[in-house]
Amino acid sequence: MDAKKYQTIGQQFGRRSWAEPWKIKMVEPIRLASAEERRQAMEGAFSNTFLLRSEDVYIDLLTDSGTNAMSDRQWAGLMLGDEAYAGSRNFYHLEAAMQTYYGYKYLVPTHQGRGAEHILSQAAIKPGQWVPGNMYFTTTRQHQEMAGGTFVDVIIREAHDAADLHPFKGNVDLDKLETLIKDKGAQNIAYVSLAGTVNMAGGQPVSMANVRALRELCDRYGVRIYLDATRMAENAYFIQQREPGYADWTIARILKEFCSYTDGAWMSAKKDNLVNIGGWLAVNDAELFETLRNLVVIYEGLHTYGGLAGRDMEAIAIGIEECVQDDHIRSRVGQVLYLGELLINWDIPIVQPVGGHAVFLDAKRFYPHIPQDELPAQTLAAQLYLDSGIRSMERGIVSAGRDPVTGENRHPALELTRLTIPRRVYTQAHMDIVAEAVKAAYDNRERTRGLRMIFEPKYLRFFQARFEPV
Ligand code: PM9
Repeated sequence: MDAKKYQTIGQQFGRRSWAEPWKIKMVEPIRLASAEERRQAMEGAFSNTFLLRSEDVYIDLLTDSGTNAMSDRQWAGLMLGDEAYAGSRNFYHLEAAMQTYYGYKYLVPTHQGRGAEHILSQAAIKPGQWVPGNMYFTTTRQHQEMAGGTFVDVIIREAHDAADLHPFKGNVDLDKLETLIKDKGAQNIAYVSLAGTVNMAGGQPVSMANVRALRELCDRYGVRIYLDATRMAENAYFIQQREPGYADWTIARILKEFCSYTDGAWMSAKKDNLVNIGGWLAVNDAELFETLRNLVVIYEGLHTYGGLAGRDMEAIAIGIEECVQDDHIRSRVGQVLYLGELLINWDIPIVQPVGGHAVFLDAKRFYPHIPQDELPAQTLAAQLYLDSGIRSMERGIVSAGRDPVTGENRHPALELTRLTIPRRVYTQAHMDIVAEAVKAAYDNRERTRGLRMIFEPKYLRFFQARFEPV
């Protein structure tokens, strides 16, 4: 497969480039701390980029979660917040936007994605059940395990190979899934946990053909499919660009068609939906909906606000409509590809094809002399900050955590450092600076040594763990 085929966003316009479909109205100054300040900040953060203060960061590529720039329409929407405890008009706007663009019947708002994961896991998993999915995500699997489920990875083999150029590396391996269903019995499968643009695989999409076939398989066994829709608009873009038959479809149409093959979805609105806080759950089953909206009042808030202010729900409703616009999504993914291409041209090892929300550096190939137990991806995140004040995130052995049964460290095939691009925040010039910083760390790779963990929290350790040089 031709690598370049999936890198060049402008090819549909011949030699013409894309540009962002907006102009900048307000700016927030950023500052590059001195090398000595960065050294002290990293020491104080114990080499964990989550423990840095934001004011010490120059270009913040920790995450695309809640770090988006809202539009003038969204900011105006905040002023229309109806802060009634019950029945806020913003809830009904959000419900209508979800129904229009995602197509599910019932909506439960939550404070963010993991609030939705918690409630769905409690409602839909019985202790001892299995939860197959297209690669784990940290918070998702944590909630599934805490509800008594066991996650089983059924993503295609290619997803675990950073260099494989399969255009839909997020696809479910249907044979693997069917074998699991037959082996465990359909009644012991809680549901299929399907994610769009699979985060831990490098932001890799699922094809329409795959979700359609998945629906057929699950119908044969009476198994439900719940979708992590967090970055589904980006997934829709890859379908439009890569899957035969969809080039003339809008992102909105592809998104709705994709969702129609699933029974419900959970959402971190902090990503695709272009807000700074928020989430939601949506399902088609009336009985499950009653359970979910009963549980939400215990953990989040009343079923018409779910932990959100009315104004937050208004901003999400407007963000849903904005995030499915073709010109928005083309420039959003285009910026990620721009950064990816710069690195590919310098032969710096990254996950390919380039994903939708981030460029993932392949730390195993970046630092071949650092064994996985000495945390190459964490090391690279620390080095990037030290070199240039750029904040990234480890997505390797630290994020993977320990097996709950054996207590042993999991050793994922992918050991990645994620440069995550917030939506509508940075310019192409920032991307140039980032690429040059990665190049500097790459040129210095042979002198770099690994890390060891000196403090390990019990849950989701990557957020708060502390490290020191080996
Ligand atoms: N993702 C991310 O940076 C934020 C925190 S975890 C490091 O990638 C998916 C696919 C996500 C996700 C969060 C959540 C949870 C669910 N699914 O952060 O609770 O990428 O809104 O969403 C993060 P919340």
